[in-house]
Amino acid sequence: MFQKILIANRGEIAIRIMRACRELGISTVAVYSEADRNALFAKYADEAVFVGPSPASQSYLRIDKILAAAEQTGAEGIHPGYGFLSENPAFAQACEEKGIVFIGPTSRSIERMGSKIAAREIMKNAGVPIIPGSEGGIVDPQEAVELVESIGYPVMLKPAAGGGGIGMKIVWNDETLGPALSSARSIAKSAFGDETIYVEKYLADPRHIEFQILADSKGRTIYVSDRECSIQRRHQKLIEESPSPIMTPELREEMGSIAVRAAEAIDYRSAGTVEFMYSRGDYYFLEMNTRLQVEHPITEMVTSVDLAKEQIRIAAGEPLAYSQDEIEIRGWAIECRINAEDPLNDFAPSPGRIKRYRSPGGPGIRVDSGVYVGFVIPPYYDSMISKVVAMGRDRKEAIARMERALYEYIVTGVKTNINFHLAVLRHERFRRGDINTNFLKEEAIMEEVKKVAEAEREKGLSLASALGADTRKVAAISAAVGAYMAHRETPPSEE
Ligand code: MV4
Repeated sequence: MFQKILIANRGEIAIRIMRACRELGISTVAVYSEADRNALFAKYADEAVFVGPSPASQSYLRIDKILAAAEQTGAEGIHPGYGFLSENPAFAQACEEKGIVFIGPTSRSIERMGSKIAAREIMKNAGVPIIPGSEGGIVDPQEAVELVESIGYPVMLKPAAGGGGIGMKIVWNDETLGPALSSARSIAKSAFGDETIYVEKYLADPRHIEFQILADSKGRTIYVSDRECSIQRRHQKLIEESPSPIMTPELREEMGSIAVRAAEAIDYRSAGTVEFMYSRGDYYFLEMNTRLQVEHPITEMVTSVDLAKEQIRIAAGEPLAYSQDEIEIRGWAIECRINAEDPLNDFAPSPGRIKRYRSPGGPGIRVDSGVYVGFVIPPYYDSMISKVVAMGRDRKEAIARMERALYEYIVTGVKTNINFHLAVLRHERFRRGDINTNFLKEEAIMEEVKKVAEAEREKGLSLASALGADTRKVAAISAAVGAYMAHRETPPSEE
């Protein structure tokens, strides 16, 4: 097992990984940028190394500086978290060459999932269902028209080097196919430096369902739990749950086994996620994420598997601690990503100093966060404040606990998307589990968010506003909760 590892990330995920290390008896090295000088994760670590100016391109994305920090501190492994360098094959390879363990898959596995066309080919050959479409890139409009004769409209044009929805185009007929293809090619060229476009049948009202997998270096792979991630806005997930409302034990075994086959097809090792699109009873491989994901806690809650710890143990060469038969799903977990953003102003980021803060607790609640009273949420990175996870014996109880947790949450100084979450949780279609990736567009949720915000203004429904009736009392509560941060450089100002 490692004695010391470096965490090449920031915020809540850096703390999540360091918590696993603390339980495993591994000492930790944080790297931090200018904007994160006072961040909680840099204080939580046993050692912290400054790596540069606030923009990620000059700090968290600098392979040379991260490796230098690892060498300087004698870290034997690097955990990349999610985002930043986590799916960069050049970084994984640089670690391999320096004899530092990259806590993730091999650079080769990351690379093989990088091109979507190559990934489709690999999965097709492995017997994993893929969305009907072209075998390779499509250049000629005539070639595209002929392909669509076999699969039918509507179709989707996708950049081979893409992911995350950038540069995708829906096409409904022959007349618009040619112009859409040439426009998609030029967008892909400027966004990814690669103009290759492929074509797929466009799926109606798909659900995004993914499977967590774990694979050790002895060639054993298991699936852990399925997650429903259909509540997204502009390809950013906002609410996830495990299991998926449509899952049955039979379907789970079927899709889970296919997820394992997908991982085995690229000799995968580490924690990973196989994404599927599910539409009208059929499901298809979409892509594989070769990292620990933001939403991994909901799988941890329903299976009791500590994914961060398992990932570190696997990287240290240890065998999986679980067989497939030992994985059991119990209860239901939902995660809401709490962001510093203004849902009433097109979700504009709302960075700034947190003046008051009290996170929810009580039965079935887990909060993963990297903030504290007085911390300034920097404008340079994503705006996530925390992840609230609610666990219940069934979906109904998990939803009720989440609503109660959001009622308890106190965050002032920045705007948050808490009212957005309440609007979704109270929506009758969400409560039925009748969701897909178009849910937020179809349901005019923003009207509901306005109503939640108005009710809050008029009636003061949250704990924050109830306590706000007596400013001194709320200040005392905030201070008591924040007392462990008494050494902070900048005390929060009073309202
Ligand atoms: C699709 C699709 C419908 N049909 N492909 C969006 C992100 C990218 N990784 C794949 N995406 C989609 N691909 C076909 N053939 C609809 C989406 C899509 C989507 C997928 C997963 C989760 C949320 C989504 C939101 C909008 C569109």
